[in-house]
Amino acid sequence: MVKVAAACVALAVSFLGAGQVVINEVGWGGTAASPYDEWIELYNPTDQPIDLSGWTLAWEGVAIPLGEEAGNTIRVVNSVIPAYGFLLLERGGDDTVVGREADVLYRGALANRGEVLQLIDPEGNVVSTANLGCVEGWWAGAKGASMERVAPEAPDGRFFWRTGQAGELLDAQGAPIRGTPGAPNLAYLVSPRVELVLPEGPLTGLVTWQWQAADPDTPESELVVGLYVSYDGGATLQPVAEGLPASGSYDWDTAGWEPGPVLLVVRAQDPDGFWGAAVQEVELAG
Ligand SMILES: [Ca+2]
Ligand SMILES: [Ca+2]
Repeated sequence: MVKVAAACVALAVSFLGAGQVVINEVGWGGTAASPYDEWIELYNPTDQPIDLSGWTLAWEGVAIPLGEEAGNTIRVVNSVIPAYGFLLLERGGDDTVVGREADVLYRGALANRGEVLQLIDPEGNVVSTANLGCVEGWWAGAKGASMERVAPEAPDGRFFWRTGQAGELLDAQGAPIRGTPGAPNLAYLVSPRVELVLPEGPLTGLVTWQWQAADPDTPESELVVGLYVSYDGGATLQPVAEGLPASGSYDWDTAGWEPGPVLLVVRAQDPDGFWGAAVQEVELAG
């Protein structure tokens, strides 16, 4: 268990180093056409194109070089991910997603029992993960439906992925794919955005959280906010306060909370069940 906690802390640090390419969506459940028609989406949240030559996407028993046809990579059509753009990997062939050409074709299965995906840069740094810490299965998704990260900057954990819904792109048999391969995640387009302001430095005594949430398609008055602490990189959240308005402040008494590195999470939910979160890693002083 200690080992798992350490991995989660490392994850939180890499997430806060944002401005990196992220694993943004995982079509582990295939499509309605075929459970073998899996796909994976990467997103570049920076304002510069990034050449992924030398980068690898990997999970147990599978290594997909993103810039060369080796290992589990069948074909590289495009290894540069545009600024604020996507890279789409399709398994086996390019007809997994109709109407959007794959950037990389690969072989290798994502088991329904769960995998941990890692995106590794040329220096060997793990810059993004998907499904890390999930003990059984996947954080979200289903047979025929993807797992969408709620925002590129969201950490990897139970509360930061949503199951994809039928969109505009079609599968190999012409049915709408449940997910958004190569396009912005639905979960992101309709979910609240949240900002969190905290005092500087190690936190102790009474700590004031200040937050503000806004939503692309929901009035602020309908948003409900909760404040949480996570000791495991976002895999589980412990409530501080719930049922709060879209913006406000809260004085949190840290006495009784175990010291150490934690994530402080403000989560805002709309009436449709979509939610977004702001996350900060802080040190809780004793
Ligand atoms: Ca997407
Ligand atoms: Ca909304």
